[in-house]
Amino acid sequence: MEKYNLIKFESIGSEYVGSLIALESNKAIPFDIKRVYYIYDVPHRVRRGFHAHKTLEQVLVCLNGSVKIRCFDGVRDTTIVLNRNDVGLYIGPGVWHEMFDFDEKTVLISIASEYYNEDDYIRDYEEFLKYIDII
Ligand code: T46
Repeated sequence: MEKYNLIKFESIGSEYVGSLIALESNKAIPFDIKRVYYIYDVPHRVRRGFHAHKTLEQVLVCLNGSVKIRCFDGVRDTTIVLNRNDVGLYIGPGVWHEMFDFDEKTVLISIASEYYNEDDYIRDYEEFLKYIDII
């Protein structure tokens, strides 16, 4: 599995009745779900993230609006636009990620594999480069 990749979710419904997406552990979401958090009301100029995780896996879904996410795993450095509620961005351990260009109405939800634990964060970029062993 890639350290980060897009996941397309199955949407149930039609243009006549609307749509429903169900996200279950070890099905659409490739791990046991322990936590869900969401980010909203982010001013356009604000950039968030700027860290990697040691063990956390998560899938980010933009439920409304749009946001750009830069992911760098030591090899691939990609900026992904999330603006669909039927597409999630899986981010595994050891991926530096930055979120920016939030729309006023953006709601970004994260479905995560672990409870919140600040010790799991690498917030220093030099420390991250050492962690992924490229310097
Ligand atoms: C991530 C990106 C995509 C908590 O108390 N509990 C929580 O579950 C979370 C996620 C955060 N916090 C606290 C920690 C900080 O004091 O909320 C504050 C803001 O967190 P942070 O600066 O890490 O926010 P972001 O938007 O930079 O990062 C968040 C997640 O923390 C992170 O895991 O991958 O979204």
